[in-house]
Amino acid sequence: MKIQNHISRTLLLGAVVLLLGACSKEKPKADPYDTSKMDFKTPPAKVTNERHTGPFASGSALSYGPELKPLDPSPVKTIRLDTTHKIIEIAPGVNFSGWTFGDQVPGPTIRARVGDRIKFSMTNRSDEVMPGVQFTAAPMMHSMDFHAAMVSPQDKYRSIAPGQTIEFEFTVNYPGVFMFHCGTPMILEHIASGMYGAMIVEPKEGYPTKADREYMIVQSEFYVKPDPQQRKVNGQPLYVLDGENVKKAISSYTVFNGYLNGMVKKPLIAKPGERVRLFLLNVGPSKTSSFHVVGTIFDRVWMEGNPDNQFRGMQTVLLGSSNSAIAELIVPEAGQYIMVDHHFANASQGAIGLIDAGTVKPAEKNDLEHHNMPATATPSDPAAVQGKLDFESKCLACHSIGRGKKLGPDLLGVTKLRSDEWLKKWLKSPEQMLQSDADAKTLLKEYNNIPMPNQNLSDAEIDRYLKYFHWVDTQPAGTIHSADGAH
Ligand code: HEC
Ligand SMILES: [Cu+2]
Repeated sequence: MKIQNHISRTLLLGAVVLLLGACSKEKPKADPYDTSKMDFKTPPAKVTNERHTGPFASGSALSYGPELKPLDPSPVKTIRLDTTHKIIEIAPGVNFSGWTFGDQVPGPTIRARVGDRIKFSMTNRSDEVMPGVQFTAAPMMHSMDFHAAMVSPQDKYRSIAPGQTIEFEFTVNYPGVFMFHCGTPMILEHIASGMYGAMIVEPKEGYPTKADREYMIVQSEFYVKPDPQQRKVNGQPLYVLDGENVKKAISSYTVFNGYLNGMVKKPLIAKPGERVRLFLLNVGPSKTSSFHVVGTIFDRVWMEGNPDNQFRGMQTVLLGSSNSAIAELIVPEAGQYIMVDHHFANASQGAIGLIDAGTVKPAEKNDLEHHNMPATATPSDPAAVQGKLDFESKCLACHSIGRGKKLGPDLLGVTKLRSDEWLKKWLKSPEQMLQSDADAKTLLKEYNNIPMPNQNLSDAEIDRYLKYFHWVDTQPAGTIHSADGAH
């Protein structure tokens, strides 16, 4: 007995020692995604008839533009994003009847870290009249769907009526760059109207690199048409969602951060030698993005914004609708680095921006803006050249040259159709001409009673347009085309 006991005890001891030894030698690394350690516990969402007042967005974890605030270290993030209906400008002169989170499109970016508790609340304020706005879209139900959360959609992502408030909380378990959006049917229409944004969840230990700059870029499409009721915003036509085209994915604009060529006029700033970290989210709702930066290579790309999904040395990042990435690049030397959706049809609709690492001359900047456009013949007279550039940035949304009607007429041959006098008066004040001039009135009828908005042009600018139009009309037939601009 004793001996047997002794033997079995020694065997047991030996086994334990062996086991321990094996453990200390090849101790399996803890899985950072150990689901048994994740927090899925959330109380039921609370819906009340109390209405938030005051700011439409609040919380120290929110950033309101492409420049991102550093992470707020507090483990609880209290966030409010109320929904509003408001007119947003998406391109020069294009005022769109949008729906928002936090009163802006895209909504503010939320920044958190794995393990943080998000305490979210939202009032549906779609029934409130916005200051300075003559009208808004009819109030309606809205909801919030966080791709960063793991919760019951039937509970947390419920639609609430105007005047109601929903509150819920959750813990973020995975690092990434996650979309949030309204999930109320027709979801497509709610997203296409502007109800989306990004939530950045940093890894628990932060990122493995040190970036000098961090920027958020949200890509999305707009599907617009002039308001059938012909309502106006500050004298300019109102645009509304094109319910047919949005279903066919025929977009009018594809843009970064909510505005046609927006980051050309307001470039992201960097310096030569710096590491720039771009947080990318392609909202869609229906298009794929091939994000590329002209003049550099992505040192690292973390698909979905998670450093565990790493690629090195990439030229382009392919993002389907609601996919995201963090792309880091080194700015090699002074210059302007052009960000484009390399699906060039999307770039030509406005998905273009700049990382400015150096000084740009205004003329060069104009060239850069039209990087998306094919090279065309150029006049030699500098005034006509400027007229051409102005035309491409201000008029191409509604006009073409030699490519047929858009919202307004094809302007090829316009100097043969109209006298300089007429054109000058028209460009100075289309609204006056529409009242007093018979030809202008006929034209308006032909163009579905959509009046051309006053472009606020100076006499000098008008002269340059005329010089450009005259140059166009002296070129051999069929040689001059404007690029395919927006719309
Ligand atoms: C928002 C759309 C829009 C923008 C932007 C716009 N136009 Fe127009 N334009 C029109 C429409 C529509 C017409 C037809 C007349 C009407 O319906 O008012 C028109 C008519 C014209 C005409 C008269 C054409 C003819 O056949 O007689 C000229 C010239 C013209 N636009 C020049 C310009 C220039 C130059 C710019 C840029 C500075 C510009 N437009 C910007 C919509 C626009
Ligand atoms: Cu909605």
